[in-house]
Amino acid sequence: MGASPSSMSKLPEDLGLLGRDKRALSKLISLLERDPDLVADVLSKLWVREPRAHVVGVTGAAGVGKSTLIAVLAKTLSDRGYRVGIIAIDPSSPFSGGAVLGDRIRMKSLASANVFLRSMSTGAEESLPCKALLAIEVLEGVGYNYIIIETPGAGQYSVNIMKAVDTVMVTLMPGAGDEIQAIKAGLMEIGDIYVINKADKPEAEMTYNQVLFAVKDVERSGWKTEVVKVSALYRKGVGDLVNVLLKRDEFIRSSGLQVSKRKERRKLELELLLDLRLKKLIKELLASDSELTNLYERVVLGGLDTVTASKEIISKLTEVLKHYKPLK
Ligand SMILES: Nc1nc2c(ncn2[C@@H]2O[C@H](COP(=O)(O)OP(=O)(O)OP(=O)(O)O)[C@@H](O)[C@H]2O)c(=O)[nH]1
Ligand SMILES: [Mg+2]
Repeated sequence: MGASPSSMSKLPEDLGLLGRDKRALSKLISLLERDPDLVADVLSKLWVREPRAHVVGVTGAAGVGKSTLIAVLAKTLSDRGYRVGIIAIDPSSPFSGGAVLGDRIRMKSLASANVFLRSMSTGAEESLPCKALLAIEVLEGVGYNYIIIETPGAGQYSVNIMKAVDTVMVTLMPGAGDEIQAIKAGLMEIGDIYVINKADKPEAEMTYNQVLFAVKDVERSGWKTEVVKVSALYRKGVGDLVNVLLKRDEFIRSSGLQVSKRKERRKLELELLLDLRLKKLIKELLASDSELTNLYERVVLGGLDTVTASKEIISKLTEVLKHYKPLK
């Protein structure tokens, strides 16, 4: 059931209400995913100046337990009165497949809590990071305190999103030389908090010690890297993790890191939006101007080299742009 622009009128006018109504929020994000222009009005209303939410990126290899961990973390934070928004970015498998966020019971307990859950499974779509960042804006704007983004460890967009969050939580699991894998995947440089999940397994102690040793004395922007052992499945050590997160919360506020991260995030968001718009615009212009189509054809037919053609296209585009009226 796709949301249509007309359903926009059914979104609550009152932003406080929108924040409490998960279905309306979901609809808003669907529209945003389809085309941010459809919700430009609402976005401008809920735009916040000073950062309010703590944006946490959870990354790590497939199957380490990110979703399970996020579910228990969100539940615990919500029990303590915080509102938690989750965006699970999982381009390879659909959210409803059951693998993500585990069993139904867990999902149910989240549904009744102050937790909003959203997946973005739009394949390797180029606009995904941009839409994820805009969804963060929405969740922050309607009053969510924590916004947790799950991304698979690999992929450039995953790396980009992790650069833009306030806190990077790298999830690892014991055994199979995971620490070595993490080093290879570049995960040992990016974490503010390392979570050794599946601590119910005996090998966890060794992995914990290895990671502790690897990040000993590591500081990022004045924050000393923390390592926490948990078992998300058996809900052990989650309290410790929450305490570290609250400590981090205090740190990003008092150090000004939250403000600078927010700047980075909005800069990236704007760049991504411009990128997408420009590409769309260029396509439209190419299709609408016969001279440009001609240049294109000459390259395709082999007569004109791509470097000269791209230069000519850009200079022609600047001319066309002066008289251009965007399509609605
Ligand atoms: N023993 C044990 N198993 C766990 C723990 N946490 C998660 N698992 C299991 O690990 C498997 C993967 O968990 P997920 O939460 O889906 O892992 P993920 O990192 O989100 O996986 P992807 O999203 O596919 O990358 C599931 O079978 C979980 O039940 C834990 O603390 N201990
Ligand atoms: Mg997952």
